[in-house]
Amino acid sequence: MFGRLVTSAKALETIDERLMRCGVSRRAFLQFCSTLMVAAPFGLAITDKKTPEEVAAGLGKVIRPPVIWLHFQDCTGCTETLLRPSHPDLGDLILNIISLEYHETLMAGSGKQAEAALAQAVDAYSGKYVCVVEGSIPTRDKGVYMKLAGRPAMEVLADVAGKAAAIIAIGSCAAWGGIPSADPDPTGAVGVVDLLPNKTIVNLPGCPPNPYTLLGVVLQFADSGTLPELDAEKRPKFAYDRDIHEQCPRRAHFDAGRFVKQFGDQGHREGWCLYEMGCKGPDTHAGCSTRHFNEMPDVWPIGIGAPCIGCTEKSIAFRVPMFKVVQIHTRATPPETYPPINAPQGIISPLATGLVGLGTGALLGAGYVASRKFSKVPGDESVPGSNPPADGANIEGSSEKNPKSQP
Ligand code: FSX
Ligand code: SF4
Ligand code: F3S
Repeated sequence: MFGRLVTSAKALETIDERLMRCGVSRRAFLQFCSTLMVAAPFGLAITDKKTPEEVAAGLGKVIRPPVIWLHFQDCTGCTETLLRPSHPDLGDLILNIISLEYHETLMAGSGKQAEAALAQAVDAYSGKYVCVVEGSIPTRDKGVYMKLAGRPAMEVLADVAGKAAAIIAIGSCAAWGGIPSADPDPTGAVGVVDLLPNKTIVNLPGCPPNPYTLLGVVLQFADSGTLPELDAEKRPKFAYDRDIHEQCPRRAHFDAGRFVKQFGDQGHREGWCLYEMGCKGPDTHAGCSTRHFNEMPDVWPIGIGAPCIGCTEKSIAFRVPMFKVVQIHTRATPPETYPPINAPQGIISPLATGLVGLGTGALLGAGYVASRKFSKVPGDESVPGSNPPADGANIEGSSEKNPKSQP
C-alpha cells in the first residue's frame, strides 16, 4: 500500500495524528468528509460509505500523501481554487490532509533554497509521491519560453514527474495545453500526457477544476494505491461522466424554449437558458452543475449567468468561439412537438373556426415550424446568440418572439 511505502521513506503521520497534533476540530474534518462525499458520491472508494463519520474513520488512518506541485504556464487559478474556499479554515485543513512538500506559489523559500527543497523532496520520496502539475509546458524552440533555475520546463517535468508514483495534471492547461495553447499558440504549449505518454497520469481538466476532484483522487491513491476509473481522456469518471446540460438548473427553461437572447435582457435576469448565448453545456463533461465552487450555492459559470465555455473539453474550450452555438448531440433538444411557450391565446375567430377543417394540414405544418425553439439569426459568429447550431434542423424556421426576452 502507498501509505506503507511512504512510511519507510520518512515517518509521515496519519491524517488523524496530524489533525490532532495541529488542533483541528473533528467537526471541521467531518464537514470536509461530507463535502467530499457530495463531490464524489459514486466511483471513489474512499467515499463509498454511508456517513461522513465512516468516511472520516477510513481517511483518518491514511498516511498523509506527499505531494510535489509543479507550476508551468498557468494563471495559478488551480491553486487558488484549492486554497481559497469560502471558509478559511478549510484551506488549512487541506494542507493538513495532504503533505505538500513543494509548491512554488506557497513556499516561503525562493531561488537556491527552493531548488534545494525540490531536490530533497524528490529524493526523499522517489517513486512514492504524487506529482501535481499545474499549467502547460512550452515545447517550441526547445522549450526556451519557460525556464526554472535555467532548465526548460520540459526538463523539470521529465525529471520530477518521471520519478512520481502518479501524476495528476490539474487544470485544462496541464491536461491538454489550455489557454496558452489557443491559436496562435506562440510557445507550442502542450499537456503533461503529450510529453510523458507512458506514465500513469490522471487529467483533471477545468479552468479551474473542482478542488475536491483533486483531493478525492490523491486521497484514494494514498489509501489504496489505486486510481478511480478513467475515461478515454484520462479523466476520472466519478467527476466527468455526465454533461453539464443533464443536470443544469436552467434545463427546464431549455426544454420550454426560454432562451436568453442578449446579456442583461429580461430572460437573463430571470435565469433562462444560455444556449443561444453559446453555452457549451450540452457538449461538456463536468460536474459543475451539481458541485459548485467554494462550497457556495450557485458559484459556477452558469450559476452566475455566464455560458459554460466547455473548459473541461479539449476540443471546445479555447478552440470554439465563446459565443458560438454548439450542436445538440443528445436527446436533449426540446421536443419539437411542444407548442411555443408564447403561443397566442384567446378568442378564436369564427372565420378561423370555419377554416379549421380545411387548414388542418397547413396549420400542423405551421405549428411544427413555429414550435422550433431556437431563433435563427444568420451570420456573424462574434455576436452573442447569432449563431445557429451546426445542425440546421434544430433552428430552421424558428420564428418565436418572446416579448419577455426583449431588453
Ligand atoms: Fe490553466 Fe490553472 Fe485555467 Fe488558470 O493555474 S486551467 S489558466 S483557470 O488555473 O492552469
Ligand atoms: Fe444549462 Fe447551458 Fe443546457 Fe441551457 S444549454 S440548460 S444553460 S447547460
Ligand atoms: Fe468549465 Fe463549464 Fe464548468 S466553463 S467550470 S465546465 S460550467
